[in-house]
Amino acid sequence: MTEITAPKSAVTAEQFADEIREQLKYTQGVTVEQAKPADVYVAASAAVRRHLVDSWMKTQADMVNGNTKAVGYLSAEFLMGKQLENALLNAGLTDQFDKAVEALGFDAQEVIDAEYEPGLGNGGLGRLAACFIDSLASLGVPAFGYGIQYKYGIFKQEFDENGKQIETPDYWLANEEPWGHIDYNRDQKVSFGGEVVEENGKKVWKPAWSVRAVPVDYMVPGYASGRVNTLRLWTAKSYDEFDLLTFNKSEYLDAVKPQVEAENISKILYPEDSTPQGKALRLEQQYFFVSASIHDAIRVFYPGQDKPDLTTFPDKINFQLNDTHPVIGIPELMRVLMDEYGYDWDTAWTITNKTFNYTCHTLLPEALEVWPSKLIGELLPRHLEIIEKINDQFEAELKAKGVAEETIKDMAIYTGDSVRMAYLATYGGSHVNGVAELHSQLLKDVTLKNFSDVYPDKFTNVTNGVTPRRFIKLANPRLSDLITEGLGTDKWLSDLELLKGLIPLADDDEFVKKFAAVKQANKVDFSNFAKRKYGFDIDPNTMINTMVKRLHEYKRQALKILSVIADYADIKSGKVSADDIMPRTIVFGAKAAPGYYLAKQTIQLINNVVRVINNDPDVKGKLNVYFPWNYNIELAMNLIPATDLDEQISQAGKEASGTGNMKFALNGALTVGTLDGANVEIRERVGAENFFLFGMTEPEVSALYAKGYDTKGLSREYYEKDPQLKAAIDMVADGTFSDGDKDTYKDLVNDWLNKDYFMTLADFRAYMDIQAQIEETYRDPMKWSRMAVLNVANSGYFSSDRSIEDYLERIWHTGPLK
Ligand code: OAK
Repeated sequence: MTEITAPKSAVTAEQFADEIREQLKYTQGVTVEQAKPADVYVAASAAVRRHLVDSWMKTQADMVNGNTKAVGYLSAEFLMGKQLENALLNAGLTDQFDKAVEALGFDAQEVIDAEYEPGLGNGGLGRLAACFIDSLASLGVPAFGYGIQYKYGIFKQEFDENGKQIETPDYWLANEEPWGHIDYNRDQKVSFGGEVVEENGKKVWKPAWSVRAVPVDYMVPGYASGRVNTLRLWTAKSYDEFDLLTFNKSEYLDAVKPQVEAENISKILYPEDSTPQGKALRLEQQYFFVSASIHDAIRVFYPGQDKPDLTTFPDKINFQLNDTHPVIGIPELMRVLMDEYGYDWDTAWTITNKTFNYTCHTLLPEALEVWPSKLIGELLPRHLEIIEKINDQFEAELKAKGVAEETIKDMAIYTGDSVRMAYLATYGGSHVNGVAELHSQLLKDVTLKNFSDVYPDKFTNVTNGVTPRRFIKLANPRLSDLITEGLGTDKWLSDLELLKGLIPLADDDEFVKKFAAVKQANKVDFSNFAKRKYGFDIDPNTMINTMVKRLHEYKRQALKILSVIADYADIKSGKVSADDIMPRTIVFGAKAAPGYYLAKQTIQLINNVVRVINNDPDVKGKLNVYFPWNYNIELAMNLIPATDLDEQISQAGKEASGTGNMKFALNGALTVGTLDGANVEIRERVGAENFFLFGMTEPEVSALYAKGYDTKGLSREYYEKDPQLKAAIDMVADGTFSDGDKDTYKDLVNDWLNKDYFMTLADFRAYMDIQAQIEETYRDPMKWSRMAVLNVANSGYFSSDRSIEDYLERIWHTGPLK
């Protein structure tokens, strides 16, 4: 007997159909006959939302009245993905929904597909935030996600006829959006600019302008917890009354200018992932959502109190800073406590220090935000003063601890010219964590070494995780059913370590065959999806080999495409017969930051390799490459379950963690990867024999830098010595992928041969060798599938539930609502 513990609402399919009908009629004003799938989507969403309201209200009441500390997850990005199917799952209404919409004459999948995916994040950091709020709710921990409801999310990616990336605006709110509830009565005022004056010996900030921050609330239903938390995304509105004077002079556009400008703050998500642009509007965004959130938390936890005792604030809520983007919250809380509530500096500092914690998500020095003091001074003059004072206090503290003068200078939060947000976060909060073991170690040893020397106890690790609800249950229903059958229970969805129970089944031929059949069926599904959405003809009987992530040099999409070109060159030159090749379909997915030149060149190259190879009869059916545009959560949910081999090939010491790697392992793909980020821990858990490891280690990378790899042009030696590598690069340079034009990729080629900072060329040989081993393994389907089963069975650790439990224990010191 299989034990089923998944939530199931008592509502019947008939009742649910009535609720949808009612919504259609009374709210949307359409009959069932007139309704389109998009109407039914809106109606069903509203209906599910109603089923969640009681739990939502009870969760809020328990949070405020109870004595369990809450978590405020402050993040500039929440990359949520589509809401309806997730809400149905957690509300226990999936079956009823399927039957109800069918009874109404609609196709359930079409209704689900009608939702427009909100893209309010760039990549890993934003998706992690979404996984974390899912897990917080599922564990019953009271929490707020706090962020921005951007009007335009991450750009839509298209490719032009030359294979270049084109960015178009993602106006995701163009149609009715049934999930966000705008609450005009819980607004907050956020001010900017102006000056600081002294009044009666007190500093008083006289801002020049203000915007109205209005919360848009999204319910975050937990899985099987009965709890529903809140994701509160702020939208900017103007306070300025319509300027009648200007209007009367018939200058209509000038009359609405203040409104338009205020509303700019939440207009667009910055599309740079790990490479911040020091733009004023970005700082405005950061301050906007953080200031509104801090005031909101005070309103929520001290309702109706004019003089709340804010010394208890850190017992009510802890704020987690999701990278440096919300770090302006530290001086903001100081300001609020001192200027708005009259606390002295020391009391304010103690409260602030206990309230904040900081998670770093990068190892790239350029990703650590540094703001020009001038900009902060202009936009937030009072905050700049406070930052200076924090810095003075910090220096005095370091001096008292006997830290050397030089080191103190290196550690400055405020340098005079600029403010280092990572340093402010490290000093201003109680804990600092990296997102995988290796990353946390490198933070201590390199990036924040001085800080960890002085404050060793602040530093800890919390390895990332992903939510099994979205990335296994919803994305891969076949595998979910097989797991439940294999384990005899579906409890694994809220306790992912139970997957360990599958380990013995790796030796059970029957089970392994079923597992292989699931993968095969998923590949067929993906092939159909890709045909429908992109017009691709993907052969599901080939190995599906995937590399999906943001395009960044350190992630080394270049290494993958060079290896494809090398294989192609071998066939074209007759060195290898196409018949000896193991048929493979390589799928890329990647967006490049619009201003990132080499990343965009790489996209263009991949697209043109696709064009040339897929049209060459010599390799037809053997080597195929596809690059579906606009990689997003929906594509991820279709592609990951169909993937045989996943690429995690970043230069060691550069990928903080990675979370795609976890999703693939949990869906039974094998990984080819370097010892980087969470790959290290994945390999440890799934077993070295079930992971295709290659490439230099982080210490080897450091040693090669020390030899001058990038500064002395050492990459050229690798090119000269390796004929296969040489052939591949020459093919790029000679115009094979640019209709004979030798200039198209010259900057890319130049970079490879003269700098190659991320050591693509140095790792090329090891990469080609491991690919040969991969092919050999894949030719033995039972062996491959057994390895894949063991990947699933041993990846339970990578649930975001476990990550949240680690945060609870190591950082937040709180737990579920009682
Ligand atoms: C984005 C902006 C600034 C700094 C870091 C990022 C970011 O997305 N980092 C990514 O975070 C993920 C979640 O922790 C990690 O898995 C990725 O390795 C990391 O690149």
